[in-house]
Amino acid sequence: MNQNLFHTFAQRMRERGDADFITTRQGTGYRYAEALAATERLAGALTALGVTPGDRVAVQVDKSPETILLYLATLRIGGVYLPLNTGYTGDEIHYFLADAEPALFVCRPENLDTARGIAADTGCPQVATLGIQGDGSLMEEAERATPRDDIVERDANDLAAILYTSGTTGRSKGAMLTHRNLGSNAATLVEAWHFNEQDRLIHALPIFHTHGLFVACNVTLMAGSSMLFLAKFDADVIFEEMPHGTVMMGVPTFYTRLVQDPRLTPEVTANMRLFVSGSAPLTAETHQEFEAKTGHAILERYGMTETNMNLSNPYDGARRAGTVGMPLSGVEYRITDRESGEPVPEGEIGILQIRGPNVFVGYWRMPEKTREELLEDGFFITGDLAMVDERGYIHIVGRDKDLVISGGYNVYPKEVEQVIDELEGVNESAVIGLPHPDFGEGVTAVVVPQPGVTLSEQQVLDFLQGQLAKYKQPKRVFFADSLPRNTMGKVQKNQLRDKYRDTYR
Ligand code: MLC
Ligand code: AMP
Repeated sequence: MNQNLFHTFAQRMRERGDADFITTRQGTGYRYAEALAATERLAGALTALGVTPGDRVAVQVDKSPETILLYLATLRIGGVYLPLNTGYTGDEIHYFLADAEPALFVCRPENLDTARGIAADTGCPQVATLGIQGDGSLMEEAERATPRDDIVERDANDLAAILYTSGTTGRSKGAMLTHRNLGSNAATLVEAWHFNEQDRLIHALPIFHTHGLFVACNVTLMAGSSMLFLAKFDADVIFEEMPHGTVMMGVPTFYTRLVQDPRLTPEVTANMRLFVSGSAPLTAETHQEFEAKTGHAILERYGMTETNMNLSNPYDGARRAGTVGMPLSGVEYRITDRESGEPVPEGEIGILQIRGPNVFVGYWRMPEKTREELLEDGFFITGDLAMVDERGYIHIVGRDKDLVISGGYNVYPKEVEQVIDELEGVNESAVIGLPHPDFGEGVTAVVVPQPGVTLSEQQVLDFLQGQLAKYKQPKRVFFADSLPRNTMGKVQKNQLRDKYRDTYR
């Protein structure tokens, strides 16, 4: 049997026919049958543009229903979908195209010239555009090309997508996800969270990450429910739409913003059946405040780009604030000692490892990195510190990896430090995450200038502008004569975090 994930989606899309798939506030969108037909035309366009099975299709475009159709058409023809954060700068995109060697790069119409330059530099043979209104050369090609109603045969272990995640060394790694990885996780989540055809998901997340793309869209497709596509999170719009929605998925920043708003009431959320939070820790206070104001206990779950979703609070049963619940069906976990790698006793803190059909197959062209993090017995070392309580609920208590999560986006300090260190007059720098009321953690830099050099905060920020995506840029820059180090010479970031901890409070 064809194990292409799109085969499962197509079946659902045919069954759901005239039912809404994606709608927008502007009244545009697609019913399921229309979306299915559009994937045939886009599959024709991708083929005409030279994409063949196994080829990567890199995509950096604004959120629109057509972007999801492009994702589906890529799966349909056996391609590998490679979404890129819309905030990435030209330098960042250059790295991804050089590393992934896509057959096609789809960009925003206004970025065409730059995209062509990067494509030429990196050997990417084709560039097409897709605009926010479904405009651009890709959809024009779809109108011209011969539609394809076949679904390319794929094995469950074939790649469906590559998602880049930053690395501790400063070099981003492409997580290779298979049809099995995505399909098994979507099916598990539909069941775990009781998704059904009547559901209407309020979709305010970006669609270039696991959360907004796979969790939200794959689950919707598998359940045959519908989604309201919003360009971004905007509390005014969320309050207008909640009476017409049933589910919302968000990062903790969504919820911290909502609980501060007097419009959050039991009445406005009366039609909603589920609020999901993930991608970063939701504080127990936000969880409790949200429940007190609405009667809804937010369902917190835990996932990663490399693994999709692993742990979830129960749909039926207590959703415990400050915990990420239990393993999802088919997922195994163990909490291990940092040094020995052996499981620690219950209640003790260790490194969380995950195994299951959801776990990726490795990092694109990085066999050594893959071996370091994906063990021979199939367990993946998440780098998160966890402990399980006596009721079996797992708590994520910290990170063993040097990572900042700002508003649900991962920022690896090393990557930012490397750029800061290139600024003339900088001796060295350390980038840390500090408690931030809106973003959970605020990216912060501590810079040591060379002797006799005076630098200003603005100089450092101006230098980073255009080199790093906005969300990676520090919210504040401090200066110091030296960085605290231990006897091994390692920078003691804990000391820096202590020193500057009240910066955003
Ligand atoms: C925007 N800015 C951010 C930022 N988002 N800075 C730091 N961190 C962020 N996350 C910048 C803007 O460019 C702007 O800069 C300033 O901060 C204020 O912007 P804003 O208007 O307040 O931000 P907004 O557009 O409302 O965006 C905030 C947000 C958004 C939280 C809604 O970042 C978001 O949607 N995050 C979701 C990320 C996500 O989907 N993560 C899932 C990863 S998957 P200036 O200077 O121009 O004013 C994953 C696996 C899993 O982790 O488990 O799910
Ligand atoms: P990403 O690489 O963008 O997929 O981010 C994955 C990381 O997000 C995990 O390794 C965790 O550190 C973090 N994360 C995701 N969900 C949660 C959660 N519910 N609580 C705490 N951290 C989370």
